[in-house]
Amino acid sequence: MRFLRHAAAVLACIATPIRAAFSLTESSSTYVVDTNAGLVFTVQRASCDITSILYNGVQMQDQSKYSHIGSGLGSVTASWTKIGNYYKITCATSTLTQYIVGKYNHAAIHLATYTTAEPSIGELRFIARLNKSVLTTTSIVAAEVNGGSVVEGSDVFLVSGQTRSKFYSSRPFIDDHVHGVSGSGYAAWMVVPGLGSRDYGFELCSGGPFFRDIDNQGSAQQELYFYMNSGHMQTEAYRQGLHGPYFIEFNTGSTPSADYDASFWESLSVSGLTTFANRGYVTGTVSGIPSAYNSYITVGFSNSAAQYWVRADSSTLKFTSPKMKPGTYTMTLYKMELEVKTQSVTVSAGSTTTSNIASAESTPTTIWQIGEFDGTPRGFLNADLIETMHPSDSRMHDWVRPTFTLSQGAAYFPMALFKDVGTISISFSLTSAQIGARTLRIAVTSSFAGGRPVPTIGSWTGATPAAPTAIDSRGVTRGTWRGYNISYTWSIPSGILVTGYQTLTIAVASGSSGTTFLSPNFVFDALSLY
Ligand SMILES: *[C@@H]1O[C@H](CO)[C@@H](O)[C@H](O)[C@H]1NC(C)=O
Ligand SMILES: CC(=O)N[C@H]1CO[C@H](CO)[C@@H](O)[C@@H]1O
Repeated sequence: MRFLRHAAAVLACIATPIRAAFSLTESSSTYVVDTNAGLVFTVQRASCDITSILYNGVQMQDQSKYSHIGSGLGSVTASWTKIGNYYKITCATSTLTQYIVGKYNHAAIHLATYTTAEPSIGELRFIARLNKSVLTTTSIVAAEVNGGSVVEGSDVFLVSGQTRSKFYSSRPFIDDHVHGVSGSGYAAWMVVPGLGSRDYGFELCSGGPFFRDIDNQGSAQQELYFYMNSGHMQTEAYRQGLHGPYFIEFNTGSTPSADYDASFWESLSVSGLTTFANRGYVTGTVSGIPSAYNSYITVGFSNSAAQYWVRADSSTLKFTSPKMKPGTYTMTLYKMELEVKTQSVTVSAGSTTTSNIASAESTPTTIWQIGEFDGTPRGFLNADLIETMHPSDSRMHDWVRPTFTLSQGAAYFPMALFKDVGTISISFSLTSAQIGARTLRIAVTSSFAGGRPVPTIGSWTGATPAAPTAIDSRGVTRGTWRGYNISYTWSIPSGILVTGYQTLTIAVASGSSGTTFLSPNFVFDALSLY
C-alpha cells in the first residue's frame, strides 16, 4: 500500500511535476507529503525540521536554515499515519510532541504542539524560515532588520536611519489570527484559525487578549512566527497541553480567512485535545462602561489551564464566549485594555452558563484629567509611534518636554517617563473652590526596572509607591505597553494646593538605574486630580 502510494507519487511526479496525487512518501531520512494542492513539503525524520516546501514547484523554504519549534527539536521519534484525508506526522520528544499534518487539497502545513513542560529555552514558538528572494516582503517594514546595526540588545537595529525590530511586528493576540509574508506571486500565512465559538487557538498561550508577540522578522531569511508563549513582557504563568492548532498556508497573495474550521483535528488522535462537544459556553451582557467604548469592550476568561476572550457586540453589549474547556475561570471585563471588573464563572461540558458582568470602575468627578483611563497610553505623545519604533528613533518627538499646560491636550504629554531622560512638569490653575485636600491619580500600563511615579507639588512630595511586580524583560523599548496596569493614588493634604497657578512635577523612582531608554521607566495610562 505504502509502496503503491510511493510509486504513484513518483509516476505522477514525472507526468505533472506540480500537482501529484495526495501522498506521503517515506525514505530512510524524510517524509515527503504532497497535498495535491500544489504544496509538497519534506519533514526530516530525525529532527522534525521542515527542510523543503515546494509551492507550485518553487522552493519556499530557505535552504540554509529550516523551519521548526524553537531552534529545532534536536532528536525526535517520528512516525506517520493516514487518517481519511489527512497525513499526520508525529514527532515526539520527552516533553513536547509536534504534529505536522498534510490535508488533502489544502496548500498548507497544519500544526499543533503538545507540551508537558516548558521548553528549556523558556519560550514556545514555531518559526518558519522562508526564502527571502521568493518571499521578499515582511508584513511590516519595521520588522525588516537585515544589515542593520544594533541599537539595543540583539534585537533592535538601525536600518536606513530607522529603528527596526522583530518586536515591531507584534500584534495583540485578539487581533492576530492571520499574519503573513509575500513576494511576487507567492505568499505564506501563519493562521491561528477559528472565529466565534471556535476561537480557541490561543487557549494555551499566556498573557490575555492584549499580550503581543513577534510575528515576523526579515533577516537573511524571511521569518514567520507563531509565538505561543515567551518571556517578552510575561505577566502570567505558562500553560502546557495542546497548543493550537495552527497552520501555514501558501497561496498567490490573498489574505486567508481566520474563519477556518479546524475541527478535523478531533479525528486525528492527538494528545491533549478537548473536543468541541466536551466544551461549554459563557454568555451574558456587559454593562456600566461608557458608550464611547462600546466597540472596545472585551470579556476575558482565564485559569491555569486555559484562556479565552470575546469582544462584546457593540450594539447589544451581549457576548458569547468561544467554546471553553470545563472549569472555573476568572472572568474579566476590559474597557479597551483596562480591567474594570473580575468575577468567577464555572463552565461545564455541553452547557451554556449565563454570567452578566458590570464595570466596577470608580469614576470620581475630576478637576482635571490628562489622557483616558483605558489601559493604554493612546492619545499621548509618541504613543502612535511606539509600537513600530524605538524611543530613540529620530522620527519620535522629543521626550523631554517643556512644562505641560492642560490646554495643550494629551498629544503633547509624553506617553512614558524614563528616569535617566527627565521629569515632566504640569502647570495648572485652581479656583478657591478646588483647593483643599485632594487626590492625585496616576495610572500606568507597564513599567521597567522598578520604575514608578513620584509627584511633587510645591513643598509636598508624595510617598514613593512600593516597587511594581517585576517583569523580567524590556518592554516599551520593544514596542509594547502591555504589562501590569497599576493605578497609583496620593492624598494631597489641605494647604498644598493654591488658588491660581502651581506646578506638579512627576519623576521616576526606582532603586535601579540604567541609561537613557533602558533606565527605569513607566508608561502612562492617564492621570487626574479630584
Ligand atoms: C532562495 O531562492 C533562490 C531563488 O529560487 C535561490 O537561488 C537561492 O539559492 C535560495 N536561497 C536559499 C538560502 O535557500
Ligand atoms: C485598574 C486596573 O485595571 N487594575 C488591574 C490591573 O491589572 C491587575 C493584574 O492584572 C489587576 O489585578 C487589576 O485589577
